Amino acid sequence: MGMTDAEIYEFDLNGIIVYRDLIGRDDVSRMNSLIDDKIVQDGKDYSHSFSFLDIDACFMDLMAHPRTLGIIRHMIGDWLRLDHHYGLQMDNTSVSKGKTKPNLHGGPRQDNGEHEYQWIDGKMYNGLIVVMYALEDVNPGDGGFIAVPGSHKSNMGVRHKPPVDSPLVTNPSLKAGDMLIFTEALVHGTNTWTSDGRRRSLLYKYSPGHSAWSEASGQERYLPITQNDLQRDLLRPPSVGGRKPLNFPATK
Ligand SMILES: O=C(O)CCC(=O)C(=O)O
Repeated sequence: MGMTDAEIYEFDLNGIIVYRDLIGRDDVSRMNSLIDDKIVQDGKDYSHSFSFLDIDACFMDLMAHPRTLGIIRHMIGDWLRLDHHYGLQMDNTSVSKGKTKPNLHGGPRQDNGEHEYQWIDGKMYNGLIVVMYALEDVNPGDGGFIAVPGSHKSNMGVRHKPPVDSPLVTNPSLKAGDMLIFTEALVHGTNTWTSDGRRRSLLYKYSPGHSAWSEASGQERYLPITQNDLQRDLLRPPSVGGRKPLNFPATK
């Protein structure tokens, strides 16, 4: 299953869409435990951003989640690739708060034109697409991810951004296991985390096969831990000539 017309309509309208319950409860718990263990093992400060793809094979599997790939195939085409990834962790301690300046960034044609959102002949074209999985709930007003729905089509997106506290800015509520997808052509960013609970999100960022936002060969370091051709193909650097489409897995 890819995207229904209703989902395409919603994504086209808003530049952002939420899919509920993409990761089951047991898997969410396991992923949280794996990350918690890694934090203890590394003895490092994981507040704000952290890398997680090589913590366990389940994170590589999530990169190639059949349902997700079926959806983002509509957005960025059959040659899509993982451009980069990171996790975000926030709590309401002053250290964590100090690391996040409330901000809005992105928008149509930002980052040297890479943040593309366009339709031609009934087909959608996107630059960098962000797939964000929530590993903890985000309740109304908690902060964390914010966005200006519809701003990916704004004709003033380069010249003007609303303030973070504008009524045009939304802070989507999520349950652990939900997936939020947005185009980087959408004006989006982060607000101060206010909840007593923590925020933990996994961000996988995919590009069309011809383009890169981050360093083109940046994903090669993960090749040794891949388990199948699909995962290896997703980690390919960008190219056009001779590039084969992904062999998309079937979905129920
Ligand atoms: O999730 C967030 O807090 C912000 C994510 C973001 O800014 C990005 O993906 O570019």
